Amino acid sequence: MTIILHVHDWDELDWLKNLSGLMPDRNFLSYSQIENDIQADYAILWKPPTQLFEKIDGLKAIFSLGAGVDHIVNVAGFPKDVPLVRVVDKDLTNRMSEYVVFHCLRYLRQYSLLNQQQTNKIWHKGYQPSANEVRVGVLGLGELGLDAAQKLSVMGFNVLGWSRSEKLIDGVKCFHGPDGLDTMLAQTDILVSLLPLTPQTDGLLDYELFAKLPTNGALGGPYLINVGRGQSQREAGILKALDDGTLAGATLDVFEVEPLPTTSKLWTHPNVTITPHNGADSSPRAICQNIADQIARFEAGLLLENVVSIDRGY
Ligand code: NDP
Ligand code: OXD
Repeated sequence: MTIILHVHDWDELDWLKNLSGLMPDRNFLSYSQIENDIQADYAILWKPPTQLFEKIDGLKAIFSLGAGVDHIVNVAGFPKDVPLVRVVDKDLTNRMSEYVVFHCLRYLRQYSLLNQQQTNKIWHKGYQPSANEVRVGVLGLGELGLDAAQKLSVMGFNVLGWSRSEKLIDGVKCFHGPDGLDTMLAQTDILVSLLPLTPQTDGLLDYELFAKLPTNGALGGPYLINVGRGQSQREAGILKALDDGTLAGATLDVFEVEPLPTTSKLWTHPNVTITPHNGADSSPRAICQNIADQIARFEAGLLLENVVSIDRGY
């Protein structure tokens, strides 16, 4: 029973230790050790290299080490008939909502202005809007977007949300489809993206979209928080919008190219906050346990959980 592991950017050995501790009877092989074509039952992957699927035959299931699967479905030769399982984990969801709520609160409470005032020893109380004067529009109302939207609503924000299919969520004004997007944008002060990367979301967050956000809201201008995928944004469009006031600020966790090149103007822009794609780092222990449980279920004849719809692409 062979399981192929490939982990890019994280410590593969750490994942290997966790997985083999939970499934000691399996033969784990790191993709880097494979020279010739090989038969394997499962593959556990984070950002696999382009030739990976050419070398492996017989896969019964593929496990993504993340919630997003664009890093797998876009690899040449990805076998569309093999079930692809993604991460859905309460700890990851909580961490993502912390990120979103924290940065929305930072904008609400005018944190960077107060910081500047402190640096210049200025004691000044400006107008402080209440949370319900601030409209937060969440793009994507899936596992992560839904939780973040609900927690923002508990904090008192005026929350809106956008998805592909129609939804009814307590405390969240819901919009869907291409027409719903413009209606939501026209009433959004903080735009949060928790969209997966698909052909439809590729490059969506660009200047033309930011120009649809109102500039007369309670925060004095609209803000962008992107914690979904970097290829959903166009960084040239973000910089242009920041420079001409179409956007008042941006918090970005994900980028078109990661790590963000040191030459990017985003690094030094005064109205940009950058985090290194750690919006919601997953706990390896929890994810490995979930994979071990899923393999046990699958081999007992039960259905795999959190299987990606290949047609939708997420
Ligand atoms: P889900 O698949 O549960 O949710 C995706 C949401 O996006 C759904 O509400 C879906 O609509 C909506 N959506 C997808 N395509 C469109 C579209 N074309 N138009 C409108 N809405 C659309 O994903 P998760 O919530 O679990 O994760 C979201 C993304 O977050 C991941 O794909 C990943 O890229 C990113 N992520 C980032 C992390 C980080 O650390 N920065 C960590 C983890 C994830 P519908 O409900 O109608 O299907
Ligand atoms: C994920 C991520 O998809 O961390 O889980 O980006």
